[in-house]
Amino acid sequence: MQTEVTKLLGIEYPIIQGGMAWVAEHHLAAAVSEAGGLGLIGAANAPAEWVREEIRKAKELTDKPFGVNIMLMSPYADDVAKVVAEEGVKVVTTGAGNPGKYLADWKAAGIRVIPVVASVALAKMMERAGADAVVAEGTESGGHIGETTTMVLVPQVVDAVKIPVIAAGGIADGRGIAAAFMLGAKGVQLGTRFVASQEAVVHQNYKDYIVKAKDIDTRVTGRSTGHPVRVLRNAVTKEYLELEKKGATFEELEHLTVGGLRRAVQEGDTRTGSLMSGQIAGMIRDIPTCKEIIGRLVAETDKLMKGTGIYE
Ligand code: TUI
Repeated sequence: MQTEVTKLLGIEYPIIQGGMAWVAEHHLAAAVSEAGGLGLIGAANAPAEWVREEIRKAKELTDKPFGVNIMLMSPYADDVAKVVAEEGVKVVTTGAGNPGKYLADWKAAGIRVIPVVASVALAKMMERAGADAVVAEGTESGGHIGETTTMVLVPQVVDAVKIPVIAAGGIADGRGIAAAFMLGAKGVQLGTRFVASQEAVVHQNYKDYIVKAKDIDTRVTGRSTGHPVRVLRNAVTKEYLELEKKGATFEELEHLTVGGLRRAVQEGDTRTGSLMSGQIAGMIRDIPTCKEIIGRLVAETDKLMKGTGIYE
């Protein structure tokens, strides 16, 4: 399954794990990298020293390449940007903003830089700024999202840039990966599929909630505040969306979501927690190891791609 992405990153399969806040810590990142994909540590809103420790712990668990995802709205983004260079991280992905001001320093440190984008405009800007690839992330994804679907976004980004495009949003099996290849992607990024894995240090209630979810069970909160976030529906999304419909202010809404992701991941609070998840949760029915997940994805994809000549 060699593509431009496997060559760029020095990995076996062009499958990247999403840099999910609270979920993407060193155990998960190392497990995905050990299985031949690219694991990521999600820096999210964590202080830079936490990220440094996570990088060091991941290195104890794997000799294979792994990366760090930097959430650009984090108050610690500037500090984390320095730590990844100091610690010799091989790959950096970014989300929820424009990483332009960091790119030159990261490139000088020999880091492969892969911004996550939700539009053609940002993809083009990132290519001009020297990015090695982009992740084109559709609105099917969990967490903070853009407006455009994966089906529509990926081929337009592929047409707009020469660097490799990695598709994300709505992918959890070989059919999704083969479809992404058909749209011109050279790799895929999966988030929700890896939350429901053995190695994810996530409360069992959250994993079970993903397994139980059906096709129509995600909701997007925060459209009115300009920070749309896709989560699995529960008591708090119901209240949030009702308040939003009534024209509630940011302040009136904020208290419902503050700390919600931590409550979901660490306490397993499925009633008031923020269970970030992609729409593809409806298709996820079990909680395998990362090795099993990647093994299945590769076998399913290979079967569909045989004879297409898209990869060997
Ligand atoms: O970043 C993500 N997904 C995330 S970040 C996150 S942490 C969070 N929690 C609560 C509220 C807000 C964030 C949870 N999930 N995905 C990558 C992504 N980036 N999706 C969309 C974008 C994006 C959107 C607008 C990137 C750039 C952008 O505008 C760039 C500009 O021009 O400033």
